[in-house]
Amino acid sequence: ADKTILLDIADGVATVTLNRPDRLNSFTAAMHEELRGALAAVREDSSVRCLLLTGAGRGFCAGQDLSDRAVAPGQEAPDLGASIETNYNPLVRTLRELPMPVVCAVNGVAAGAGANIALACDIVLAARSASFIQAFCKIGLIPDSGGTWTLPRLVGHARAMGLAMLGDKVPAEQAEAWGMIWKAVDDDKLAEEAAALARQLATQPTRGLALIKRALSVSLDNDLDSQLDLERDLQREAGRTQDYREGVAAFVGKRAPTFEGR
Ligand code: T3D
Repeated sequence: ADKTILLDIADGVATVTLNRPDRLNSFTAAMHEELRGALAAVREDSSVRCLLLTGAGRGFCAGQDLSDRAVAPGQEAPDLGASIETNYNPLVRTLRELPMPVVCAVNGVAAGAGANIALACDIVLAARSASFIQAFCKIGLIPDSGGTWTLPRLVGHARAMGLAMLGDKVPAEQAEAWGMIWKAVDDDKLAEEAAALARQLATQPTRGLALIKRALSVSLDNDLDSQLDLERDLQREAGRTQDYREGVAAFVGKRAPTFEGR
């Protein structure tokens, strides 16, 4: 069978490409399984210091493949909770917990779970022609893949509610203006810019970046006291890395640092 996920590892960057372009890279159970395999390989490869996620063709990802979900009259409804538990939730947890920066290059429309998987990544670039659609409400579902958690944090309650209930298309530039993503870039520059950003991140203090990710992932749920305690603990850990030593040595030696990600 054709590969639904492409994995390429070079220059410290693992590039994972969703690869069902004729279905706008929507998810089947098989694609979830292949993606889990690719992400496990990424996690185990100590040469990888940044993950870049993107899609093949004109879309990024249209969420669940709905042709797997049509039910004949009288037939029992599929258990979507089981699908979420097996496929979508582990994926979002993996992206959030991966101890390295995760860059998403949204090359085209990101709808349903596809939108929220993109928004679960650490740094999101999107082609100017790309868009984000909380399509769930149009078929009677709720935003999943962390959407009800991520959206209000990124854009605030009013916009989260409007997007979730109306399913409006948010063009990349509006997503940037709303703080939903890092940056919209010209279509013909997206692949190049995302790859350059990922390669650059892969030369940075990986453990420090992973600790930044941990601190920011919980800060909106912590009070200041707890967050200060957490910063103390994570800074203690950061201060013990080789890369911190190197960073300081390079600074005082007035030379460029060489970080090894440890
Ligand atoms: O079920 C569970 O496990 C629970 C989890 C659910 C998570 C979810 O993601 S639910 C939400 C599912 N996704 C959607 O509702 C989005 C459906 N797609 C669209 O609304 C539109 O395709 C887009 C707005 C994303 C793009 O529109 P457009 O006009 O650019 O493209 P298109 O013509 O609609 O799509 C191109 C082809 O891809 C088309 O096939 P065709 O006509 O060329 O044979 C279309 O049917 C197919 N396609 C697009 N999205 C899906 C899909 N096929 C299956 N499932 C899809 N989600």
